[in-house]
Amino acid sequence: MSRHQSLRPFYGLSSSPRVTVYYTYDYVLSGDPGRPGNPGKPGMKGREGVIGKAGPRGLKGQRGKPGISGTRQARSAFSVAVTKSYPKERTPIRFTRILLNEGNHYNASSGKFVCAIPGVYYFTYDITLANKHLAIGLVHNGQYKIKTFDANTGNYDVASGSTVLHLKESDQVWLQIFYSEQNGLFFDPFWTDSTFTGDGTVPSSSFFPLLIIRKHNLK
Ligand SMILES: [Ca+2]
Repeated sequence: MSRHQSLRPFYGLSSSPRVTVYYTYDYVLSGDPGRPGNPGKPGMKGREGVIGKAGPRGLKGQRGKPGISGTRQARSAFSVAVTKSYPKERTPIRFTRILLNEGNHYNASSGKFVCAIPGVYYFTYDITLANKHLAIGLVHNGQYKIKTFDANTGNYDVASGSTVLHLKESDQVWLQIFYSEQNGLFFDPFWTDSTFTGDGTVPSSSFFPLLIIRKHNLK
């Protein structure tokens, strides 16, 4: 585009004497627009924006697979008492008064505890005697495990014993008199009980103090 100056006469405002006034003005000449230039180069990469807000909560997931099956906790324990004096020798003593029979593994008809849940069991017995000596033993599958002897000296005594056994299924445990005429077990419902107790529910670690004491006594 270029700028030009031009002088052109102006008529009209003055009448006499006639004056010709020249006046200067600019004007512009316009050509056709040129072609668009080439696109410029891309600008520099901008800075990273701020972290956006959290999206909406997703849908509930699928149900998980079943877990590994757990081990069944042993529930076998009993505590029983006699109801007769002077039991027959060399045969299982029947303790027919049931204080506890968890799992129903003590058989009051046979006098035997029959293991249904393998594991470690604690056994104990407290037997009152009168008028005779007492020779009583704890039997495991027909073998004496421990024996207790108490001589009658004209009054009443209480004999006791205890042990821990590891039992397999169907193992049998009971008490019996191991000498003839030394079955002094005495029962009186008004003032004494003789009991036989077994417990397989106690964790094995609970037996360690007992085992340590017994080992110490052997020295
Ligand atoms: Ca005694």
